[in-house]
Amino acid sequence: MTQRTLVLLKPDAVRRSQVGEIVRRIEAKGYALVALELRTATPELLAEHYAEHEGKPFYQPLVDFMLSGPLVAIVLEGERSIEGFRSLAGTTDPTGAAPGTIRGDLGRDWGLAVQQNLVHGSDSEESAAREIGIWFPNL
Ligand code: DAT
Ligand code: MG
Repeated sequence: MTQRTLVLLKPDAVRRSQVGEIVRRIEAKGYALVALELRTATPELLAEHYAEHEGKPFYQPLVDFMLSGPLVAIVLEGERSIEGFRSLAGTTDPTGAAPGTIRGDLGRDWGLAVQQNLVHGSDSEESAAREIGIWFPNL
């Protein structure tokens, strides 16, 4: 089942010069890059993107972090790429993320910077379609 998924390399990934390393892992896994762009998010874009988290205590810090610098927006394509990319990414909290994963190998302890976990990946076919529409309306 070929799927497309929306991946964001968050501002911490760009700031820490981990874009090449993360894209290398995506390509090594065999996923195709359908779109890839250095972008600066806007509050409007993020309100849509993170609509499911609105009202949670970490929502505003998350949005502020996502606005703190450029990020890389990517659409990947590949066999079961939604689950596959999330497996490459590792669990949300980098400290607990398994070694071998992006967050496990490259992520730092959350400490006070709780939302800095390098990457976002869509979590279902519905979210992938919705999020690709938000970031790449022309695809
Ligand atoms: P994921 O990015 O693994 O899909 P999510 O969708 O639950 O995780 O949350 C979106 C982002 O919000 C996540 O990457 C980091 C931040 N976040 C999630 N849970 C958090 C928490 N309990 N405290 C602080 N930030 C959190
Ligand atoms: Mg999520």
